[in-house]
Amino acid sequence: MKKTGFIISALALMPLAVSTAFAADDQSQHKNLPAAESAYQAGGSPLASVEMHQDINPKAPAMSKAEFDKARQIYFERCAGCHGVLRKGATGKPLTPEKTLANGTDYLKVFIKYGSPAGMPNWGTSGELTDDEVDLMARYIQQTPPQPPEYSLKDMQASWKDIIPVAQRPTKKMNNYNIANIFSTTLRDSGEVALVDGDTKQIINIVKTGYAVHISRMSASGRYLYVIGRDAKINLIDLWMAKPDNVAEIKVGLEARSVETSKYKGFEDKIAIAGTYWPPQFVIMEGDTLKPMKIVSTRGMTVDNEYHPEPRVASIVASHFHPEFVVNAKETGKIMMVNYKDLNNLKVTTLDAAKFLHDGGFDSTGRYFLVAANASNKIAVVDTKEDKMAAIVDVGKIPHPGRGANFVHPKFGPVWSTGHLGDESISLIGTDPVKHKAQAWKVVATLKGQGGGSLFIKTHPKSKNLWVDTALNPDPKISQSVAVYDINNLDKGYEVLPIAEWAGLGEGAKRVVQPEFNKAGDEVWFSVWSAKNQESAIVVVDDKTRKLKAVIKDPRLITPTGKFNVNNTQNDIY
Ligand code: DHE
Repeated sequence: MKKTGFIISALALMPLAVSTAFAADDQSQHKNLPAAESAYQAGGSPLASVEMHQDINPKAPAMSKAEFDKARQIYFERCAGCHGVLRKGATGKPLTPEKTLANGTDYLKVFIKYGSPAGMPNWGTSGELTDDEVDLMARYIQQTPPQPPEYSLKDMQASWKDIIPVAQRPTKKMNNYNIANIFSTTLRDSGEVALVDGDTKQIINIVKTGYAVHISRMSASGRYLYVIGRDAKINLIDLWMAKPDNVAEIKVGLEARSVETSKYKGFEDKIAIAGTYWPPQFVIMEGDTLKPMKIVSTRGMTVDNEYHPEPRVASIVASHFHPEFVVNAKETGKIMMVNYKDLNNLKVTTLDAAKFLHDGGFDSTGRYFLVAANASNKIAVVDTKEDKMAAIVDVGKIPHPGRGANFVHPKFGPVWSTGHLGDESISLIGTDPVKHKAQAWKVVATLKGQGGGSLFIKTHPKSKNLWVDTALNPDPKISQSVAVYDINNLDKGYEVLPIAEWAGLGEGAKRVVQPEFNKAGDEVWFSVWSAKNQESAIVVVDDKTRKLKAVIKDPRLITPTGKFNVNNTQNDIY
């Protein structure tokens, strides 16, 4: 049996959320990938439940239709995030039949069952997959990869629901809520968002959204809230209603993560955009109805000039300098500046950044967009005024900033910061090319954090604190607490706050995830995230004293993760 020339990615069958986040070409990055991180459970891809054609390859081991369907489901739940829908390699290595057939079932079974020192999880011996399932997967990855269906404008139109047409909506705010301080809270596993009143800490409404809902974004005026699920369903919520609720809904593809809305002067609330993982494309819609108008494919060449069949759309932000969206294509490493002024003569300026673009945010001026090319260990900096790359900066292992955190460093001036999934470092990048030219687009300082597995970092212009979570660290002590630094005395190191303990919950993973400030910048909110059948909570900390201020508990708060304060999301404050 020939074993050379085929390397299953270290992350081949890792659960989807972490597999994507940790994915890399460089096997050495995963040598010490801790088991707990590998075992972290994600929602899986919605493609797992999509019917696909089974193409019989006489050279591949036989599989019944039922076996094929079961294996396909496991593949899309565990593997597609890394190896791609078409198995042609995404952030992980290709698993195409010419490679897998050469290795054969027995070899593949050993790899899947026992894992490898390079970081491949031991799916069989860990009990995640039975021997029969290991055998099934070894045979499945030798079959011709099935292709999910495409998704056209017609499909989108058919799914579109203008639930409350614009003419029937309120003409002024019909409630007494302090809208700017509402937190749209992702209830990941119940397919809902909780709208939590930031002043009273009461739940205003629980709104039904898509499957494994991912992020919320605010319209430029602060009236409309956009929520996207992994199943590519978008919900438009009108915060002016007596009880804020859905006014429009659409499904823009089969799998997605990002949605954004126009913020350029004169286009406030007019245009929306959503990017999909499958099919690899983005769609431009009417901002206040979600009526789909234009689809653009992202299929094409990578920054290394190789064809990629499925470049997933990762983060999207709205430019403040032009009527443009900044659209990040993960696998190609290309950033598209999409001008929405004239959709019939669409102008797209494409910038070469670095492969594996994922999440990011603006600098404090709103001119530069800093985005993690996560498995490339880089931060790409886009000048949204000039529509040019400003720099590509080397940082730590697998940067994961969320939107990052901006503050003024006592020595180096304005910086933007990111934590990392793959190491304990926090990189501070200078962002002022005018008054601090020598520091601009360089890592000016590296802080030592609690450990790897950091997902989100946050501060606020009114705060003197920098808050860093470590939600995916394998040590529960670390994943259940946060580190907080004094911005004016960073050398002092960090203080650890036991957020999960403060929540006073019973059993559960209790991962402490995503610091988010209130509008005033004097409270910071954390999700304490346990499984669907366990109690979770939101913990509110007084930013100044770093003491517990409130714990929000409610049986309806199922798996809270991301929280999006209306004012801070609307105005890109982080
Ligand atoms: Fe996220 C942002 C993709 C897993 C919570 N996540 C993003 C963005 C992308 C993305 C592309 C940027 C959107 C934008 O700005 O337009 N996330 C993915 C994945 O592909 C991945 C790794 C695997 C998956 O199966 O989805 C993944 N993400 C997770 C989680 O498991 C998290 C921790 C919990 C959850 O709710 O699912 C999670 N992702 C978030 C949050 C943001 C996010 C809270 C927005 C952060 C912000 O401050 O803007």
